[in-house]
Amino acid sequence: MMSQPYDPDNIFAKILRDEIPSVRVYEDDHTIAIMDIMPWCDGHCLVLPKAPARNMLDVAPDSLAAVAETTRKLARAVVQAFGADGVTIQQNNEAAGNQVVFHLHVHVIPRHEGDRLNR
Ligand code: DGP
Repeated sequence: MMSQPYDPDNIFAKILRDEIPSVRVYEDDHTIAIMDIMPWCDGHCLVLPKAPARNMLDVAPDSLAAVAETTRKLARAVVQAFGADGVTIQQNNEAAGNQVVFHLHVHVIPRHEGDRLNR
């Protein structure tokens, strides 16, 4: 499958342009992290590149590297802040891969022993 075109009016593009509100918990030159509006659990956040990318199928290598580094930082932060035993990192691509918002994002989900969030 060829990657689909980027839609500049997707929800996360609007969040990046501050056209709709979000709870930003991290920002640097290339990425932001926001709280997920439909969290699996307390502390569930999302890492987004500032540069347009639909998903992993079209992201530029530099942008992906920045997302990976921010994901590393957020994973450590949520584990510490929520006293988690672990962290699930999830990233969905295209509707068939459970992607709903078509701007690349990585889910960072703190996990606790026996929490049964088996999604
Ligand atoms: P995915 O299936 O990987 O595309 O997950 C999209 C996630 O985005 C889902 O967990 C809910 C979250 N989400 C959807 N709309 C909004 C929004 O307007 N604001 C925030 N903060 N999160 C959103």
